[in-house]
Amino acid sequence: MKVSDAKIIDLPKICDPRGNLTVVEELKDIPFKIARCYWIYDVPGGESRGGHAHKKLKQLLIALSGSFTVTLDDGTEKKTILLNHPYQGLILETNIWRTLDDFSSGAVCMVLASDIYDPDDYIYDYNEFIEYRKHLDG
Ligand code: T46
Repeated sequence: MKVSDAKIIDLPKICDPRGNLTVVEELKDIPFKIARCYWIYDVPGGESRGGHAHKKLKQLLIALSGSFTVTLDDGTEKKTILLNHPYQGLILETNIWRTLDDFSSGAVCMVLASDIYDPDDYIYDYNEFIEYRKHLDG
């Protein structure tokens, strides 16, 4: 996957005078089965999350509340995407270095993941990531 392929997807938004509702169904709204959900919140101003890549894991990131940026890096190109709507999501494909920054006050980042937590799926060293990408990209 290349950074240029990354894009925000619009999720179903059911508008209602009682309040709106957004839904995600596996293999329909997103291209993978959901094995895990976690969320990041109470991020102090100026803090970053991420700073790694995944070999096999795919994820959908949603700003349930507030906003934050996601910087994607495929070893060749970088792109920063703002997430700030609870009816939109960003699909994070495999082998992309990602960093989450600029969390607004009260921001909540919900993540739907294609697999259970596996520390062995992470690449934490940027140089190792670059070598891994070179190997993958041939
Ligand atoms: C990602 C970004 C967006 C668990 O025990 N289970 C889990 O499912 C997760 C995600 C984390 N943890 C533990 C592992 C660490 O001791 O929670 C602690 C913090 O995790 P981490 O430093 O990986 O958090 P982030 O915000 O840097 O990264 C997370 C995800 O790990 C990662 O897959 O893409 O959010």
